[in-house]
Amino acid sequence: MNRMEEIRKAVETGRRKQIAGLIKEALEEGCSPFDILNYGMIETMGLVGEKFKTGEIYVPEMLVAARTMKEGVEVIKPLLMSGQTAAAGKFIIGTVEGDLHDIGKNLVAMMVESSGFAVIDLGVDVAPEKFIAAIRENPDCQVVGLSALLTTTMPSLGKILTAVREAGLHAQVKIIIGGAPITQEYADKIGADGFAADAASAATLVKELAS
Ligand code: B1M
Repeated sequence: MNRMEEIRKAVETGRRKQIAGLIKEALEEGCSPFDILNYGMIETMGLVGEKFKTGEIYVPEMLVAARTMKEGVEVIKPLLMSGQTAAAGKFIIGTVEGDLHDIGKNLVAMMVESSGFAVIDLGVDVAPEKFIAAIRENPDCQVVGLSALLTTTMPSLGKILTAVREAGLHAQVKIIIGGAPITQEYADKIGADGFAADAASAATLVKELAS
């Protein structure tokens, strides 16, 4: 098995203690950090999701896979970030109320930060009021990102947009949304200012909307 396949296997089976060493070895052997992230880890989490869907694995296995990926991301994070200092603007991000998935949200935060933004990460399970408070506390924030991974938490996106409009803050900030079940069509339907399918596109979109 080559190193990349070993990384995939380690994520899939939640071998947390091995992941850092495997990634370091893969980097030394010349693998790109982007390939390790996209093929080695993100794609593997898709596979983990499929196995959960078909009942082959359960929540604990999904959780250890997620923890393994998180540790893996920590190893390559310095290589993915450009080291640009914050000057482009300010971005607030959070996973919506009822939703605990944060790997994708963390990657978006990392990519946006890497493109020169100061990032305020509100974490997971974030209620509309918390987004409103953060926008009020940061009048220099141009873009707010909402992440949702569950079809059951998608309605929270619309609720947050409504709360932002009702608070009279929508003229001040653009709201973008993303997450595995989200589409451009859904973004249009709820009146979001933008949608991005992945972390790199989210960083490009934030830059466009902030300028
Ligand atoms: Co959950 N889970 N999970 N889970 N989980 C999914 C999402 C699921 C699709 C699995 C499946 O059935 N195939 C399914 C949802 C089904 C649905 O809604 N239709 C599901 C379920 C059902 C559940 C529970 C309900 C299970 C249960 O308890 N019975 C439960 C819900 C808990 C809750 O949130 N209240 C649950 C729990 C968990 C864990 C805690 C065990 C764990 C999360 C750990 C963590 O995040 N810290 C977990 C995991 C790991 C997954 C899967 C396997 C992987 C998610 C992931 O991290 N992917 C997932 C299956 C899948 O997605 N295929 C699944 C890697 C990550 C990089 O991708 O998050 O999509 P993603 O982010 C991408 C893009 O979506 C985008 O950019 C990212 C990078 O490219 N993106 C944005 C994300 N946010 C964005 C924001 C943007 C722009 C782009 O702008 C602001």
